[in-house]
Amino acid sequence: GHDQRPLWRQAAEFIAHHHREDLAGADPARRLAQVRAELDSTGTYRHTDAELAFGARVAWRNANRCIGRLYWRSLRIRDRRHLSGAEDIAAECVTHLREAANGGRIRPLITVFAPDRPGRPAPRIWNEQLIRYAGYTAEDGTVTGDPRNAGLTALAHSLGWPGGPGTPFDVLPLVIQEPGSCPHWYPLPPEAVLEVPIEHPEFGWFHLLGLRWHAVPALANMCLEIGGICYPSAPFNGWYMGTEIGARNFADTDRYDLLPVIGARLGLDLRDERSLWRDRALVELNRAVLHSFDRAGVTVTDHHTESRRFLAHIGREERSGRPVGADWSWIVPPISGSATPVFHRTYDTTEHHPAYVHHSDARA
Ligand code: HEM
Ligand code: NRG
Repeated sequence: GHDQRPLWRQAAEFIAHHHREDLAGADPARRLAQVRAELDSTGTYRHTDAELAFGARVAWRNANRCIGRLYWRSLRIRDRRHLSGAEDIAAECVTHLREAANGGRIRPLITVFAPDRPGRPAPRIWNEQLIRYAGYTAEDGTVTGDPRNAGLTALAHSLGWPGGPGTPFDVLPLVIQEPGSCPHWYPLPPEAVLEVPIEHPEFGWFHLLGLRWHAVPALANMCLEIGGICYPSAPFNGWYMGTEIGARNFADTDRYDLLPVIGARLGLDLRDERSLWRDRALVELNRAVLHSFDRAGVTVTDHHTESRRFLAHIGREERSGRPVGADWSWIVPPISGSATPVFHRTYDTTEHHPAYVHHSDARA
Protein backbone atom coordinates (compact mmCIF):
# COMPACT_ATOMS: atom_id res chain seq x y z
CA GLY A 1 0.00 0.00 0.00
CA HIS A 2 0.75 3.67 0.08
CA ASP A 3 3.39 4.80 2.58
CA GLN A 4 2.09 7.85 4.46
CA ARG A 5 5.17 8.65 6.53
CA PRO A 6 6.97 11.96 6.00
CA LEU A 7 9.17 12.07 2.91
CA TRP A 8 12.34 12.52 4.94
CA ARG A 9 11.72 9.35 6.95
CA GLN A 10 11.08 7.30 3.81
CA ALA A 11 14.10 8.81 2.04
CA ALA A 12 16.43 8.16 4.98
CA GLU A 13 15.28 4.58 5.30
CA PHE A 14 15.86 3.93 1.59
CA ILE A 15 19.31 5.57 1.53
CA ALA A 16 20.35 3.49 4.56
CA HIS A 17 18.94 0.34 2.92
CA HIS A 18 20.82 1.04 -0.31
CA HIS A 19 24.12 1.52 1.52
CA ARG A 20 23.61 -1.54 3.70
CA GLU A 21 22.70 -3.92 0.89
CA ASP A 22 24.28 -2.54 -2.28
CA LEU A 23 27.27 -0.48 -1.11
CA ALA A 24 28.82 -3.09 1.21
CA GLY A 25 27.54 -1.36 4.31
CA ALA A 26 29.29 1.95 3.56
CA ASP A 27 28.46 4.88 5.85
CA PRO A 28 25.37 6.65 4.45
CA ALA A 29 25.99 9.86 6.46
CA ARG A 30 27.25 11.99 3.55
CA ARG A 31 24.49 10.99 1.19
CA LEU A 32 21.90 11.46 3.94
CA ALA A 33 23.12 15.01 4.57
CA GLN A 34 22.95 15.74 0.85
CA VAL A 35 19.39 14.43 0.58
CA ARG A 36 18.35 16.37 3.70
CA ALA A 37 19.70 19.62 2.25
CA GLU A 38 18.00 19.00 -1.10
CA LEU A 39 14.70 18.22 0.64
CA ASP A 40 14.93 21.38 2.74
CA SER A 41 15.55 23.63 -0.25
CA THR A 42 13.36 21.97 -2.94
CA GLY A 43 10.84 19.78 -1.09
CA THR A 44 12.04 16.72 -3.00
CA TYR A 45 15.28 14.97 -3.96
CA ARG A 46 16.80 13.25 -6.96
CA HIS A 47 17.91 9.63 -6.91
CA THR A 48 21.36 8.80 -8.21
CA ASP A 49 21.47 6.35 -11.14
CA ALA A 50 22.55 3.60 -8.74
CA GLU A 51 19.70 4.37 -6.35
CA LEU A 52 17.16 4.30 -9.17
CA ALA A 53 18.40 0.93 -10.47
CA PHE A 54 18.54 -0.57 -6.98
CA GLY A 55 15.08 0.79 -6.17
CA ALA A 56 13.45 -0.52 -9.36
CA ARG A 57 14.99 -3.99 -8.89
CA VAL A 58 14.14 -4.25 -5.20
CA ALA A 59 10.59 -3.07 -5.95
CA TRP A 60 10.30 -6.11 -8.24
CA ARG A 61 11.79 -8.32 -5.52
CA ASN A 62 9.12 -6.95 -3.17
CA ALA A 63 6.18 -7.65 -5.53
CA ASN A 64 4.27 -10.18 -3.42
CA ARG A 65 1.99 -11.09 -6.33
CA CYS A 66 4.82 -11.94 -8.73
CA ILE A 67 5.96 -15.53 -9.21
CA GLY A 68 8.78 -14.48 -11.59
CA ARG A 69 11.04 -12.84 -9.02
CA LEU A 70 14.03 -15.19 -9.29
CA TYR A 71 15.39 -12.86 -11.97
CA TRP A 72 15.00 -9.59 -10.07
CA ARG A 73 18.69 -8.67 -10.43
CA SER A 74 18.49 -8.84 -14.23
CA LEU A 75 16.03 -5.94 -14.63
CA ARG A 76 17.40 -3.32 -17.04
CA ILE A 77 16.64 0.32 -16.39
CA ARG A 78 16.00 2.94 -19.07
CA ASP A 79 16.43 6.25 -17.26
CA ARG A 80 14.11 8.79 -18.92
CA ARG A 81 13.48 10.92 -15.84
CA HIS A 82 14.15 14.07 -17.87
CA LEU A 83 11.01 13.42 -19.95
CA SER A 84 7.60 14.70 -18.89
CA GLY A 85 5.91 15.53 -22.20
CA ALA A 86 3.17 13.13 -23.34
CA GLU A 87 4.54 12.90 -26.87
CA ASP A 88 8.09 12.13 -25.68
CA ILE A 89 6.73 9.51 -23.30
CA ALA A 90 4.74 7.86 -26.08
CA ALA A 91 7.83 7.71 -28.32
CA GLU A 92 9.94 6.18 -25.54
CA CYS A 93 7.23 3.61 -24.79
CA VAL A 94 7.48 2.49 -28.41
CA THR A 95 11.25 2.12 -28.06
CA HIS A 96 10.73 0.27 -24.79
CA LEU A 97 8.50 -2.27 -26.56
CA ARG A 98 11.07 -2.84 -29.32
CA GLU A 99 13.94 -3.32 -26.88
CA ALA A 100 11.86 -5.52 -24.58
CA ALA A 101 10.60 -7.77 -27.39
CA ASN A 102 14.12 -8.12 -28.78
CA GLY A 103 12.86 -10.26 -31.67
CA GLY A 104 11.36 -12.77 -29.23
CA ARG A 105 14.18 -13.10 -26.67
CA ILE A 106 12.30 -10.96 -24.20
CA ARG A 107 14.29 -8.74 -21.84
CA PRO A 108 12.92 -7.59 -18.47
CA LEU A 109 12.97 -3.80 -18.75
CA ILE A 110 11.65 -0.68 -17.06
CA THR A 111 11.53 2.85 -18.46
CA VAL A 112 11.34 5.48 -15.74
CA PHE A 113 9.85 8.88 -16.62
CA ALA A 114 9.70 12.05 -14.53
CA PRO A 115 8.57 11.60 -10.90
CA ASP A 116 5.87 13.56 -9.10
CA ARG A 117 7.26 16.75 -7.56
CA PRO A 118 5.67 18.97 -4.93
CA GLY A 119 2.89 20.89 -6.68
CA ARG A 120 3.94 19.40 -10.00
CA PRO A 121 2.49 15.92 -10.57
CA ALA A 122 4.03 13.85 -13.34
CA PRO A 123 2.17 12.73 -16.46
CA ARG A 124 0.21 9.48 -16.38
CA ILE A 125 -0.23 6.60 -18.79
CA TRP A 126 -3.88 5.54 -18.71
CA ASN A 127 -3.38 2.17 -20.38
CA GLU A 128 -3.18 -0.71 -17.94
CA GLN A 129 -0.49 -2.19 -20.18
CA LEU A 130 1.42 -0.64 -23.10
CA ILE A 131 -0.22 -3.24 -25.34
CA ARG A 132 -3.96 -3.80 -24.86
CA TYR A 133 -6.61 -5.08 -27.24
CA ALA A 134 -9.68 -2.94 -27.83
CA GLY A 135 -13.08 -4.01 -26.52
CA TYR A 136 -15.81 -2.51 -28.70
CA THR A 137 -19.17 -2.39 -26.97
CA ALA A 138 -22.18 -2.79 -29.30
CA GLU A 139 -25.65 -1.30 -28.69
CA ASP A 140 -26.87 -4.59 -27.20
CA GLY A 141 -24.00 -4.60 -24.72
CA THR A 142 -21.95 -7.38 -26.34
CA VAL A 143 -18.25 -6.73 -26.70
CA THR A 144 -15.95 -7.47 -29.64
CA GLY A 145 -12.41 -7.93 -28.40
CA ASP A 146 -11.23 -7.78 -24.79
CA PRO A 147 -14.06 -6.66 -22.47
CA ARG A 148 -11.45 -5.71 -19.86
CA ASN A 149 -10.44 -2.77 -22.03
CA ALA A 150 -13.94 -1.57 -22.97
CA GLY A 151 -13.51 1.52 -20.78
CA LEU A 152 -10.17 2.50 -22.27
CA THR A 153 -11.55 1.83 -25.76
CA ALA A 154 -14.49 4.18 -25.16
CA LEU A 155 -12.15 6.78 -23.68
CA ALA A 156 -9.83 6.58 -26.71
CA HIS A 157 -12.85 7.05 -28.99
CA SER A 158 -13.98 10.08 -26.99
CA LEU A 159 -10.50 11.57 -27.46
CA GLY A 160 -10.78 11.23 -31.23
CA TRP A 161 -9.26 7.77 -31.87
CA PRO A 162 -11.06 6.56 -35.01
CA GLY A 163 -10.98 2.92 -33.89
CA GLY A 164 -9.28 -0.02 -35.55
CA PRO A 165 -10.55 -2.47 -38.16
CA GLY A 166 -12.88 -4.07 -35.60
CA THR A 167 -11.17 -7.45 -35.12
CA PRO A 168 -11.10 -9.07 -31.65
CA PHE A 169 -7.41 -8.15 -31.48
CA ASP A 170 -7.11 -4.46 -32.47
CA VAL A 171 -4.24 -2.83 -30.58
CA LEU A 172 -5.32 0.27 -28.65
CA PRO A 173 -3.37 3.51 -28.85
CA LEU A 174 -1.41 4.77 -25.85
CA VAL A 175 -3.43 7.29 -23.85
CA ILE A 176 -1.19 9.73 -21.97
CA GLN A 177 -2.11 12.72 -19.90
CA GLU A 178 0.00 15.68 -18.85
CA PRO A 179 -1.34 17.16 -15.61
CA GLY A 180 -3.81 19.96 -16.19
CA SER A 181 -4.60 19.04 -19.79
CA CYS A 182 -6.75 16.40 -21.40
CA PRO A 183 -5.23 13.04 -22.33
CA HIS A 184 -3.99 12.46 -25.87
CA TRP A 185 -3.80 9.24 -27.88
CA TYR A 186 -0.74 7.94 -29.71
CA PRO A 187 -0.94 4.94 -32.04
CA LEU A 188 1.55 2.12 -31.55
CA PRO A 189 3.35 1.28 -34.80
CA PRO A 190 2.52 -2.36 -35.66
CA GLU A 191 6.20 -3.31 -35.90
CA ALA A 192 6.60 -2.40 -32.21
CA VAL A 193 3.92 -4.93 -31.24
CA LEU A 194 5.28 -8.47 -31.47
CA GLU A 195 2.38 -10.96 -31.54
CA VAL A 196 2.05 -14.73 -31.58
CA PRO A 197 -0.66 -16.51 -33.64
CA ILE A 198 -2.09 -19.33 -31.55
CA GLU A 199 -2.17 -22.89 -32.89
CA HIS A 200 -2.30 -26.31 -31.27
CA PRO A 201 0.42 -28.99 -31.46
CA GLU A 202 -2.15 -31.64 -32.52
CA PHE A 203 -5.46 -30.05 -33.50
CA GLY A 204 -5.26 -28.63 -36.99
CA TRP A 205 -8.52 -26.70 -36.58
CA PHE A 206 -7.17 -24.64 -33.69
CA HIS A 207 -5.51 -21.91 -35.75
CA LEU A 208 -8.82 -21.33 -37.54
CA LEU A 209 -10.10 -19.71 -34.34
CA GLY A 210 -7.86 -16.78 -35.29
CA LEU A 211 -6.48 -16.31 -31.79
CA ARG A 212 -3.34 -14.29 -31.15
CA TRP A 213 -1.67 -12.63 -28.19
CA HIS A 214 1.07 -10.05 -27.70
CA ALA A 215 4.52 -11.22 -26.64
CA VAL A 216 5.29 -8.53 -24.07
CA PRO A 217 3.27 -7.93 -20.89
CA ALA A 218 4.21 -4.34 -19.95
CA LEU A 219 2.33 -2.96 -16.94
CA ALA A 220 1.99 0.78 -17.42
CA ASN A 221 -0.31 2.12 -14.70
CA MET A 222 1.54 1.14 -11.52
CA CYS A 223 3.56 3.69 -9.61
CA LEU A 224 7.18 2.94 -8.75
CA GLU A 225 7.73 4.18 -5.18
CA ILE A 226 11.33 4.55 -4.00
CA GLY A 227 12.30 6.31 -0.79
CA GLY A 228 9.11 8.39 -0.75
CA ILE A 229 9.44 9.46 -4.39
CA CYS A 230 6.64 8.41 -6.78
CA TYR A 231 7.32 7.58 -10.40
CA PRO A 232 3.77 7.23 -11.75
CA SER A 233 4.91 6.60 -15.33
CA ALA A 234 7.36 3.72 -15.19
CA PRO A 235 6.22 0.93 -17.52
CA PHE A 236 7.93 -2.41 -16.86
CA ASN A 237 7.86 -5.86 -18.37
CA GLY A 238 9.10 -9.40 -18.04
CA TRP A 239 7.73 -12.28 -20.09
CA TYR A 240 4.48 -14.19 -19.89
CA MET A 241 3.65 -17.28 -17.92
CA GLY A 242 1.42 -19.25 -20.31
CA THR A 243 -1.47 -19.54 -17.84
CA GLU A 244 -1.93 -15.76 -17.77
CA ILE A 245 -3.10 -16.01 -21.36
CA GLY A 246 -4.48 -19.55 -21.60
CA ALA A 247 -6.22 -19.80 -18.23
CA ARG A 248 -7.29 -16.17 -17.72
CA ASN A 249 -7.24 -13.84 -20.74
CA PHE A 250 -8.73 -16.43 -23.12
CA ALA A 251 -10.80 -18.33 -20.54
CA ASP A 252 -12.37 -15.96 -18.01
CA THR A 253 -16.06 -15.43 -18.71
CA ASP A 254 -15.57 -11.66 -18.51
CA ARG A 255 -12.62 -11.81 -20.96
CA TYR A 256 -12.53 -13.80 -24.24
CA ASP A 257 -14.70 -16.56 -22.69
CA LEU A 258 -13.40 -19.28 -25.01
CA LEU A 259 -13.97 -22.46 -22.99
CA PRO A 260 -17.38 -23.24 -24.55
CA VAL A 261 -15.93 -22.65 -28.02
CA ILE A 262 -12.94 -24.96 -27.40
CA GLY A 263 -15.06 -27.53 -25.55
CA ALA A 264 -17.49 -27.74 -28.47
CA ARG A 265 -14.65 -28.09 -30.99
CA LEU A 266 -13.22 -30.88 -28.85
CA GLY A 267 -16.56 -32.65 -29.13
CA LEU A 268 -17.19 -32.61 -25.39
CA ASP A 269 -20.59 -32.68 -23.71
CA LEU A 270 -21.10 -29.10 -22.58
CA ARG A 271 -24.31 -29.97 -20.74
CA ASP A 272 -22.58 -32.40 -18.41
CA GLU A 273 -20.54 -30.48 -15.84
CA ARG A 274 -19.01 -33.78 -14.71
CA SER A 275 -17.52 -34.51 -18.10
CA LEU A 276 -15.02 -31.84 -16.92
CA TRP A 277 -15.22 -30.22 -20.34
CA ARG A 278 -14.11 -26.90 -18.90
CA ASP A 279 -11.01 -28.48 -17.39
CA ARG A 280 -10.17 -30.35 -20.60
CA ALA A 281 -10.65 -27.20 -22.69
CA LEU A 282 -8.38 -25.28 -20.31
CA VAL A 283 -5.58 -27.80 -20.70
CA GLU A 284 -5.72 -27.77 -24.51
CA LEU A 285 -5.89 -23.96 -24.59
CA ASN A 286 -2.82 -23.74 -22.38
CA ARG A 287 -0.93 -26.31 -24.44
CA ALA A 288 -1.70 -24.23 -27.51
CA VAL A 289 -0.35 -21.03 -25.91
CA LEU A 290 2.96 -22.61 -24.81
CA HIS A 291 3.38 -24.43 -28.13
CA SER A 292 2.71 -21.28 -30.16
CA PHE A 293 5.09 -19.05 -28.21
CA ASP A 294 7.80 -21.72 -28.48
CA ARG A 295 7.23 -22.09 -32.21
CA ALA A 296 7.39 -18.33 -32.69
CA GLY A 297 10.65 -18.16 -30.72
CA VAL A 298 9.08 -15.91 -28.07
CA THR A 299 10.07 -16.30 -24.42
CA VAL A 300 7.34 -17.80 -22.26
CA THR A 301 7.39 -19.82 -19.07
CA ASP A 302 5.10 -22.61 -17.87
CA HIS A 303 3.54 -22.72 -14.43
CA HIS A 304 5.33 -25.89 -13.30
CA THR A 305 8.81 -24.58 -14.09
CA GLU A 306 8.05 -21.13 -12.70
CA SER A 307 6.65 -22.53 -9.46
CA ARG A 308 9.86 -24.47 -8.85
CA ARG A 309 11.94 -21.40 -9.65
CA PHE A 310 9.92 -19.32 -7.27
CA LEU A 311 10.60 -21.70 -4.39
CA ALA A 312 14.28 -21.66 -5.38
CA HIS A 313 14.08 -17.87 -5.20
CA ILE A 314 12.61 -17.97 -1.70
CA GLY A 315 15.36 -20.34 -0.57
CA ARG A 316 18.09 -18.19 -2.06
CA GLU A 317 16.70 -14.98 -0.55
CA GLU A 318 16.26 -16.50 2.88
CA ARG A 319 19.87 -17.69 2.83
CA SER A 320 20.82 -14.06 2.14
CA GLY A 321 18.90 -13.04 5.24
CA ARG A 322 15.96 -11.55 3.35
CA PRO A 323 12.49 -12.92 4.04
CA VAL A 324 10.24 -13.11 0.97
CA GLY A 325 6.66 -11.90 1.12
CA ALA A 326 4.06 -13.46 -1.16
CA ASP A 327 0.34 -13.45 -1.82
CA TRP A 328 -0.85 -17.07 -2.13
CA SER A 329 -3.93 -16.22 -4.18
CA TRP A 330 -1.78 -14.54 -6.86
CA ILE A 331 1.22 -16.89 -6.73
CA VAL A 332 -0.68 -20.16 -7.16
CA PRO A 333 -1.30 -20.69 -10.90
CA PRO A 334 -4.93 -20.55 -12.12
CA ILE A 335 -4.83 -24.15 -13.39
CA SER A 336 -3.43 -27.27 -11.73
CA GLY A 337 -2.61 -25.33 -8.58
CA SER A 338 -2.17 -28.38 -6.39
CA ALA A 339 0.15 -29.98 -8.97
CA THR A 340 2.67 -27.17 -8.34
CA PRO A 341 4.80 -26.89 -5.19
CA VAL A 342 3.80 -23.25 -4.51
CA PHE A 343 0.30 -24.48 -3.54
CA HIS A 344 1.39 -26.59 -0.59
CA ARG A 345 2.59 -23.92 1.81
CA THR A 346 1.81 -20.52 3.23
CA TYR A 347 3.63 -17.21 2.81
CA ASP A 348 4.44 -14.14 4.83
CA THR A 349 2.27 -11.33 3.44
CA THR A 350 4.25 -8.38 4.82
CA GLU A 351 4.69 -5.62 2.25
CA HIS A 352 8.07 -3.97 1.79
CA HIS A 353 9.39 -0.86 0.07
CA PRO A 354 10.50 0.12 -2.57
CA ALA A 355 7.36 -1.13 -4.35
CA TYR A 356 5.16 -1.05 -7.41
CA VAL A 357 1.77 0.18 -6.23
CA HIS A 358 -1.66 0.73 -7.73
CA HIS A 359 -2.66 4.34 -7.18
CA SER A 360 -6.42 4.55 -7.02
CA ASP A 361 -6.12 8.29 -7.62
CA ALA A 362 -3.92 7.86 -10.70
CA ARG A 363 -6.74 9.19 -12.84
CA ALA A 364 -7.64 12.19 -10.70
C1 HEM B 1 2.48 -10.13 -11.23
C2 HEM B 1 5.03 -13.42 -13.69
C3 HEM B 1 8.47 -10.09 -14.43
C4 HEM B 1 6.31 -7.15 -11.23
C5 HEM B 1 2.85 -11.26 -11.92
C6 HEM B 1 1.98 -12.38 -12.18
C7 HEM B 1 2.70 -13.30 -12.87
C8 HEM B 1 4.02 -12.77 -13.03
C9 HEM B 1 2.20 -14.65 -13.38
C10 HEM B 1 0.51 -12.49 -11.78
C11 HEM B 1 -0.28 -11.76 -12.84
C12 HEM B 1 -1.74 -11.97 -12.81
O1 HEM B 1 -2.23 -12.93 -12.20
O2 HEM B 1 -2.42 -11.16 -13.46
C13 HEM B 1 6.21 -12.80 -14.09
C14 HEM B 1 7.16 -13.40 -14.96
C15 HEM B 1 8.13 -12.49 -15.19
C16 HEM B 1 7.77 -11.28 -14.43
C17 HEM B 1 7.09 -14.81 -15.55
C18 HEM B 1 9.32 -12.73 -16.07
C19 HEM B 1 10.49 -12.14 -15.97
C20 HEM B 1 8.16 -8.99 -13.66
C21 HEM B 1 8.90 -7.74 -13.65
C22 HEM B 1 8.31 -6.92 -12.73
C23 HEM B 1 7.18 -7.65 -12.18
C24 HEM B 1 10.11 -7.44 -14.54
C25 HEM B 1 8.67 -5.50 -12.31
C26 HEM B 1 9.86 -4.95 -12.56
C27 HEM B 1 5.07 -7.70 -10.98
C28 HEM B 1 4.03 -7.01 -10.23
C29 HEM B 1 2.91 -7.86 -10.26
C30 HEM B 1 3.32 -9.05 -10.99
C31 HEM B 1 4.14 -5.64 -9.58
C32 HEM B 1 1.53 -7.58 -9.65
C33 HEM B 1 0.70 -6.89 -10.71
C34 HEM B 1 -0.65 -6.42 -10.23
O3 HEM B 1 -0.80 -6.09 -9.05
O4 HEM B 1 -1.56 -6.35 -11.08
N1 HEM B 1 4.09 -11.53 -12.44
N2 HEM B 1 6.61 -11.53 -13.78
N3 HEM B 1 7.13 -8.89 -12.76
N4 HEM B 1 4.62 -8.92 -11.41
FE1 HEM B 1 5.70 -10.31 -12.40
N1 NRG C 1 -1.83 -11.11 -16.25
C1 NRG C 1 -1.52 -9.98 -17.09
C2 NRG C 1 -0.07 -9.53 -16.92
C3 NRG C 1 0.31 -9.26 -15.47
C4 NRG C 1 1.80 -9.24 -15.24
N2 NRG C 1 2.47 -10.45 -15.70
C5 NRG C 1 3.78 -10.53 -16.03
N3 NRG C 1 4.48 -9.41 -15.81
N4 NRG C 1 4.24 -11.60 -16.55
C6 NRG C 1 -1.78 -10.36 -18.55
O1 NRG C 1 -1.61 -9.55 -19.44
O2 NRG C 1 -2.16 -11.50 -18.80
N5 NRG C 1 5.70 -9.17 -16.27
O3 NRG C 1 6.21 -8.04 -16.01
O4 NRG C 1 6.30 -10.02 -16.92
